[in-house]
Amino acid sequence: MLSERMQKSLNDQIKLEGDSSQIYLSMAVWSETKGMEGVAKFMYDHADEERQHMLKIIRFVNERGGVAIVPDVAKPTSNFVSLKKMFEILFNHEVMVSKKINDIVHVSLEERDYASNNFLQWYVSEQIEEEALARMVLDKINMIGDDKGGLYLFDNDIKTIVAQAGTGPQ
Ligand code: OFO
Repeated sequence: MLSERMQKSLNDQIKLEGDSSQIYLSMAVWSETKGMEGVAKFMYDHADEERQHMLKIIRFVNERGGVAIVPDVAKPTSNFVSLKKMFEILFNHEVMVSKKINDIVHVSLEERDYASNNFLQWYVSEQIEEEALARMVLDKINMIGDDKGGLYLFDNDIKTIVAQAGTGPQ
């Protein structure tokens, strides 16, 4: 059985995963309308992943005798200025999400809720992957700079980057 505090923390995380999905969906639209199909695919896939992260917590809360709250759909920003800025936003967002996950892990320990703690370990590992992936993509974008040819190849390669990283809910 979930404590009130644990339930609230998990519901907050449900909202954050839902917001993440919306942000990446908006990034997908921005990329697609700028002709970057590879980046758009990366973002569409990422948006789907975040929705899966949200659903996983929803199911867990309900299974543990709590009630999951389906969050409002927030309208994210739609102007990302540049590819580099967009991936910086993505990276910073993932760092913030990792921090939130750590906070909930901390709550689970204080509540002596070892089932939730065990469940949350998947998110701890996932965040390591997501941060590493975002950092790697940002490094590549910094290397490319203003080189149009490099950007073309990057847009093509990012599909394989995602496949190799093997991210996604198990
Ligand atoms: Fe849900 O992993 Fe990114 O935010």
